[in-house]
Amino acid sequence: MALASRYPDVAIPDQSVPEFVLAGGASRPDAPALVDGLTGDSITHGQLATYVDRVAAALAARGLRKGDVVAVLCPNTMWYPVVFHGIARAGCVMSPINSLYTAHEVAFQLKDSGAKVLITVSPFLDRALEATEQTPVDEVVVMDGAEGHASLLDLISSDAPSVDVDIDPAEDLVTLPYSSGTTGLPKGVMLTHRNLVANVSQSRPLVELHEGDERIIAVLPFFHIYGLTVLMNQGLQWGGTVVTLPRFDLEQFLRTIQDQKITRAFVAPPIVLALAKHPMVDQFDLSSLRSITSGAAPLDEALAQAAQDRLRKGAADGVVVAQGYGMTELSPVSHTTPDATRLPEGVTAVPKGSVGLALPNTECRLVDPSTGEDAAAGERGELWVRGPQVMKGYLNNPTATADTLDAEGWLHTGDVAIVDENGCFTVVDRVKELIKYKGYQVAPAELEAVLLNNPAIADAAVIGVKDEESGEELPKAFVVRAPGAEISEQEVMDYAGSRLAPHKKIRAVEFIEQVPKSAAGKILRKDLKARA
Ligand code: 4UU
Repeated sequence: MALASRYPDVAIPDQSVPEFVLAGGASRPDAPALVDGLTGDSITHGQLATYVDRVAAALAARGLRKGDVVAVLCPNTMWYPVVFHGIARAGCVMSPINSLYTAHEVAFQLKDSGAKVLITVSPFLDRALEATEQTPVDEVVVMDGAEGHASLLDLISSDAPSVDVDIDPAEDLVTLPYSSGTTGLPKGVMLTHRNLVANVSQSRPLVELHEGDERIIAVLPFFHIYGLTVLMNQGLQWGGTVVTLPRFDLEQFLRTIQDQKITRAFVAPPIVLALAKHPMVDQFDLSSLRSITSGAAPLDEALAQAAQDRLRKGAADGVVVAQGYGMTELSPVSHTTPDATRLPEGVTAVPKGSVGLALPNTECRLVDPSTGEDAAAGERGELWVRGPQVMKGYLNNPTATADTLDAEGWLHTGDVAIVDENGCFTVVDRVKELIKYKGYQVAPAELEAVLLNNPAIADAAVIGVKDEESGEELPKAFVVRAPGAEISEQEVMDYAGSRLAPHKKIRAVEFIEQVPKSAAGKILRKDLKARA
């Protein structure tokens, strides 16, 4: 039986993402839309709209057409939204690439997505060029400029005619982030304009918005869907100010909250850990914060409470530290904790261990994976989600799509949850292969494929093992040495480490005789988990 949201449905505007999001600041053209947290430079809402129009015109003048993929490899800067919305307004699809990816990982995404243009920054140019060598990319744009490449300034100062591409929000893709989903290698997640417009619209009733007075700190990366939708697009659609930081540095983060009087922080668990425990936190005035929402990985209940108590400094009210839940395939939010004044009737509080309530227009089921039946009231089950934020499917991969998204529109998340009588969900386990390290995806199949390329390795399987001290899941490899090979634990880690981004590092190795597999050849990860 489907569990309905506790909130009434909201209308979802039939608009493209740039139309919808940029309208949020239209009545405040001179207010800052974006601020560079390091330099204090800013872009107003009015300038943003103009720059987006110019970038779209320049892309169209280069021959890019509706549906063409433009990849972006760039840390958070205040120019990232200009590029994203420019691409979207041109009717093209922005595929965001993780800034820490190796050239090999970048090349995989460029090839798989069929990207025609890559937009990057000069510090990443060598890596970008190495990656584009064997890909269909026609042009590399370097935002801050580089000899022989167009810059963002070139695009913005183009006098090409404005474009008015006819976008069908329900059908046309706006972004193509990569996710391994419940199994296998990273896949392009097809998200439409409507998916993203819906997700921002659905979140709105849960927020007590201070019109014209919301400042959002954007330290989580825009290349992840959490950063793209919740930090960037939601913040801009509110008509707020999005303050960007290129990477997480605790002191910069705290100073920016203080100096920019940040009202909302959307973070991942390691940042909550720092807020609860690090001595430096006491040196800053963080009293402007209204809410800190953590997502992307489980947040310990006591840790959330400790961070909140510390930031409130003993006062009865003040900032709320709480959780949301999301998944790339859900654009990404399905559940979050509302502001106190936006709780459904009869609900007085959301427990700190809970990921909150289902958004409007979102139905859930908790299903016993062994029977396919709904779990009994109060019992755990795999979380299934249906709503307008559910992806269109995986790019060029109908099999993976059918395995995740059923014929009735339910997205099978691979997460196990329980729900209480108020409709508050708590994620209690994960039944998919995916490992999360500091909130980033680590796909075991990808690590296994890299290891199998080493002639000294006959077979390999990777699982996540929980580190009690940090609470993190650490990727651990079980390795079968090739006959006569003497590869060491360290050599296994170094081999994978040189080919993959740092968050995908193998942090433990165990040599075994044989990888346990089912008759069909599937790795029996449960057996390995039991052994670890
Ligand atoms: C336990 O991580 C994300 C999206 C996170 C997000 C976005 C907006 C959280 C809150 C929010 O408001 O996407 P992916 O695709 O990288 O990873 C998805 C997986 C989930 O399937 C689940 O296993 O990340 C895990 N996850 C969580 N697990 C995400 N949030 C939580 C959570 N508790 N709060």
